[in-house]
Amino acid sequence: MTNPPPGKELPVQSLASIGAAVAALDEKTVLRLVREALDGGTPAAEVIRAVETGMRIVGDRYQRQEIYLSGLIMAGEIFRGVMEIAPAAVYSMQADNARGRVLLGTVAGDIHDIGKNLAEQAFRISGFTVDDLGENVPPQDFFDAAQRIKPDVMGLSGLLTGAFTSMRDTVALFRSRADELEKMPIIIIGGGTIDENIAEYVAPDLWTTDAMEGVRLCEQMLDSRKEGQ
Ligand code: B12
Repeated sequence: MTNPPPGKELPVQSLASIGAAVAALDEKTVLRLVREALDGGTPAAEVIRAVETGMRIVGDRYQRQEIYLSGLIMAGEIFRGVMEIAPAAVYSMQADNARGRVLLGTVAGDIHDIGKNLAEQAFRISGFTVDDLGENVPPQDFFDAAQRIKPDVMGLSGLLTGAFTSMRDTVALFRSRADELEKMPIIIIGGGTIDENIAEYVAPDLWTTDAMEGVRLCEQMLDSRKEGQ
């Protein structure tokens, strides 16, 4: 096997290096590698996935107390920097036909919005129209917006253990007052710290730890609802 020319790493290597540079909180290197990968034709989605892998490592390091809160803040800043470079590439894939309407927000008690913003992009590039309520959104605000907007899908984002109660309250509110809604949306919850146990506790229709997978799951459910009509 021949070595790649200097400065032009193989895609898999450069994706791994992106993850490693995020994990090391080395912003300058991350941004350089991301630019190189995008310029070299690596799909934006793959680049973002590599950054996410690095973010998970940062979280683990924080948990092991190897880094402090400032490290988490730094990781957030790095992600923002990446999104400033990557969205043009992501949005260029955007479809014209609205496949449906999505209401999105990070639940009350939680301000993590990076994953939510990525989910928004994933829905948009798949042809959905998205209304984003922002962060720290109380259950009643989701409900009021759903009455107004009549979404096909409602996406709740959250990473904090403490926020899973507000996720559950939001789902419960929708179920208990379904008769006040013109249309009951498919409810999907997303966040890297969600697992089967949390999904069982919150009881949404769908759950995911990956934005694109979440979109696919919603599409499948919307399609089977249409077929059932
Ligand atoms: C960056 C970060 C921060 C930043 C957030 C910046 C921002 N604007 O979002 C800052 C520094 C502000 C922060 C603060 C805190 N954080 Co923090 N943070 C992180 C970190 C390192 C990365 C999170 C992230 O952005 N990941 C990248 C994104 C892309 O991944 P994601 O959110 O999972 O999203 C993906 C999918 O899950 C999915 N998705 C997400 N939402 C949705 C929604 C839908 C509808 C769909 C379909 C898909 C979907 O799509 C995304 C792309 O695939 C994590 C570590 C980790 N393991 O996650 C800790 C982490 C989440 N934080 C943690 C903690 C404890 C805190 C603080 C309480 C710290 C403190 N002592 O103050 C505060 C909380 C403040 C609050 N009230 O919310 C803990 C949570 C532990 C827990 N289970 O409760 C973690 C896990 C770190 C750890 N291991 O201890 N944090």
